[in-house]
Amino acid sequence: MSKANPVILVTGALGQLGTELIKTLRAYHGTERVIAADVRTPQPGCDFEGPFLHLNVLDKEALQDIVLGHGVTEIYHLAALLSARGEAEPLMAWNLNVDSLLNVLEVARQFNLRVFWPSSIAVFGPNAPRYKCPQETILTPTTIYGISKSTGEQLCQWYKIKYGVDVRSLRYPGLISSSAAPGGGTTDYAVEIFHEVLKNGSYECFLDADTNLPMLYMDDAVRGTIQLMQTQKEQLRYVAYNITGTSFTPKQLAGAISQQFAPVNITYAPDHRQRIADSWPKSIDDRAAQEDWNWQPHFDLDAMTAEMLKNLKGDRFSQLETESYADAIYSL
Ligand code: AKB
Repeated sequence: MSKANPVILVTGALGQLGTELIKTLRAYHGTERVIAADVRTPQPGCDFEGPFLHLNVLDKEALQDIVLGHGVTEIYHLAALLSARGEAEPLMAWNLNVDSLLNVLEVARQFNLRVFWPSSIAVFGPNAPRYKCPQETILTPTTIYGISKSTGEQLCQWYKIKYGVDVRSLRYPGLISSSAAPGGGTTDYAVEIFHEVLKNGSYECFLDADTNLPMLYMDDAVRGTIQLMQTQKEQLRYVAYNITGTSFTPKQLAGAISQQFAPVNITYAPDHRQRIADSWPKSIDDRAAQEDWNWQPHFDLDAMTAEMLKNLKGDRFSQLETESYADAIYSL
């Protein structure tokens, strides 16, 4: 299959990013050319239609069989365990985040596949600049998730240099979306708050009021991902690019929701996730992405809040009410 007519495999397809990315990839390339795969089974009411395969990405032979059997030319490898869940289950986080990436990179080397793999702002630790954290800086993550992501970046870099694998990555900040819930992350509060406020008018936040973190609205994240993958390889100076939308605190988000919807009764009960949030930069410098592939976010805090409220007040909200955040842990 030529690169112009790719056959794309998306692992962790039922996660927060996969659910949205698949819709856009199918709109670009055609439904049949984009194979969704996940270790979980789609829930009734899950609204994407098209090829779906059960896959545990830790099973390299199963991955190889799918690649060969379906003529896969690109893998978007999204299966992962996020930061907070990773601290609770560090060995599983390492296993899933690093070993599965190794499987994907090996298969990519063998069969000359292109790869997209999500990194995270979690690669940065307390020694990196807090504000406008640069593309190139010291990476001293203090979570197993961050360590797995910075190791993953180095593995991608190694496969690129040693074997010429075309592998690309974005260091996503917190992703905000209305379709599928995130799970097991430290930035999840920024999605949970919408659901809780629409349901009860109140929210108990697990981070302090003034915890500033970089965030990105899902439409921007999907557009950025596809833009990166469409860029000529010669234009790309880095394997993993900083990317961001806007930074805000729980207090500022509650303020935006109050302004656009109804007064939010927010209380703060910081838990173990506060330490993780405090280890990450408050804002990100994504000029390298702007310069190399024209990255620009479209959604600021107000625009994102308006979209979230519009989407969640509609039909989708009733479906999501039944979903548990804890069930959505296995993919970014
Ligand atoms: C998390 O909170 O763990 C993720 C991330 C920033 O990578 N959303």
